[in-house]
Amino acid sequence: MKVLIIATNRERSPQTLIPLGACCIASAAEVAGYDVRLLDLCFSRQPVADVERAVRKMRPDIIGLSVRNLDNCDSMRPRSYLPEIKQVVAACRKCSEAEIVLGGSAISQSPREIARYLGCRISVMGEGEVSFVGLLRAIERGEDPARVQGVLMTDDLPDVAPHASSPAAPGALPELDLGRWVDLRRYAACDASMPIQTKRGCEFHCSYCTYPLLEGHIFRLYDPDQVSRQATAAGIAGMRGIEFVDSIFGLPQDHAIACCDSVARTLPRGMAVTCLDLNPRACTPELIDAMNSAGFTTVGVTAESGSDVVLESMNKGFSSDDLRTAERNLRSLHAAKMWVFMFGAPGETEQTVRETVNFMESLPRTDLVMITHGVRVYPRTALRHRLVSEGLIDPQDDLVDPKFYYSPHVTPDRVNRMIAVSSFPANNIATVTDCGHQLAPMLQRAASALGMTPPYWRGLPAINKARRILRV
Ligand code: B12
Ligand code: SF4
Repeated sequence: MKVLIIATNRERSPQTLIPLGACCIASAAEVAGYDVRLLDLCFSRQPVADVERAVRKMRPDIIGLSVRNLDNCDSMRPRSYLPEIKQVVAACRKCSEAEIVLGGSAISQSPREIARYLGCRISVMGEGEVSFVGLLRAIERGEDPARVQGVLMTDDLPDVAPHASSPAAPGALPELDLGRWVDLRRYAACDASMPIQTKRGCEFHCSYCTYPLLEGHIFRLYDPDQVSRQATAAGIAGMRGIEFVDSIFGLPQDHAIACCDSVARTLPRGMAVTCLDLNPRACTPELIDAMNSAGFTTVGVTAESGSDVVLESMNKGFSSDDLRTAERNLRSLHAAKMWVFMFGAPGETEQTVRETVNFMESLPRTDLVMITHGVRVYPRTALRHRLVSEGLIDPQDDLVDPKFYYSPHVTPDRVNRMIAVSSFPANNIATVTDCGHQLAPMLQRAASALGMTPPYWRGLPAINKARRILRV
């Protein structure tokens, strides 16, 4: 059976991404014995024409559409990617009668609703390696696809709850060779980093978060040697950096340290190492030592708020004291640090904003801050349940059109003004909207030409300064 996987993501902001999920699915299907191709639309100038050409050439029996992003999660300038995915579906249909199977993190958020919008019959929820191969086998044998764990049929009755996919033990997954599926030189040329997972799953229960819905609540760990083999492969492929893309980085601590140690032994010198989901609770001196040995160059710390009221309402599992301890310990990490804060969560008031701003003011002047306004509400999260019970969200709302919660006790303008008059340097602050700025790609090319190592947010103070002078 011939299988065409289409990696549909074309977003290049805040950085160009290798389509890891699509590659995982292509590998799993190939190892299971299918004839698999992957069409990567990331650099395509004419995606519709490229899809038609690939479909006509391969004449696949099954087309797997990998849909990573639903929207840009930016409450200030929301943008949905679904219309462009619909064009891809139409292009497939125009030249083929192959069954289209939807999968990817966007699909997993609201499979039934998105599948209906795209006019497709079959979706796979969550991790797809086991479910997709099971589905291919079922289709081959003429069995009912609906019986495969993780598969959702669009015409199932609304009261049929989507059931989770069968998560694979990472050790049982095929070892990834991303270069088999995508043109790594092309990604290296635009300074994309090599995405590496050290584990899947997250044990925490933050009220707004969908990550455990995608990967489950149990940490499933990759062998640290396998992690370092992928890091070595990144060097061989000419990539300038690796990026840990775990839902949460740093926990369980022993395993995170073992992965850092393993990378430290094998990573070619001069390569950038980064992660953007470092959990404050993980920031112990032992982990920081290991991260220094591994050569971390940049980290994002998911602080979210400096107020205990808000941290509790989000069920973050750490307190403002933990945050202060993390901040003190992180001073010995030789990497640029970006603190991520989300304003407007339930319980946010001027007082709680003040506490977060106070924390920002205590940061070293070299640290950077990323601000998001509003909490994106997703189906099947505790936040959505709470808002439905408070009458703030219609229970029928499928949330495919992005909805953001903002505490009624404060406004984004007020928060911005409080930050603006704080002593934290304005040039060290970015917003999600800034990342999608039209000048961002140009600035990235300039930084690359100047020989800077990615990710380029390290240069944020200089970029902000230039933007203020040029008024752009
Ligand atoms: C790490 C990460 C990032 C890093 C990426 C770094 C890198 N070098 O790759 C950074 C910080 C840069 C980033 C940026 C963004 N991200 Co992000 N990111 C993640 C995160 C935490 C992990 C992604 C990952 O690589 N997972 C590992 C791979 C293996 O999993 P996967 O892609 O989901 O694939 C599996 C399944 O989905 C499925 N599958 C995938 N394809 C297919 C196809 C078929 C046919 C089938 C059957 C199954 C299937 O099987 C795969 C293997 O199990 C996820 C959350 C999460 N825990 O998943 C968010 C997530 C993917 N990001 C998200 C978003 C929105 C964004 C941004 C748009 C945010 C922004 N405005 O900046 C940008 C987009 C950037 C871009 N150019 O596209 C959303 C996407 C859903 C949505 N709400 O739209 C997620 C889910 C987080 C969330 N808010 O819920 N991200
Ligand atoms: S926000 Fe982070 S720590 Fe909380 S559940 Fe999601 S991935 Fe886990």
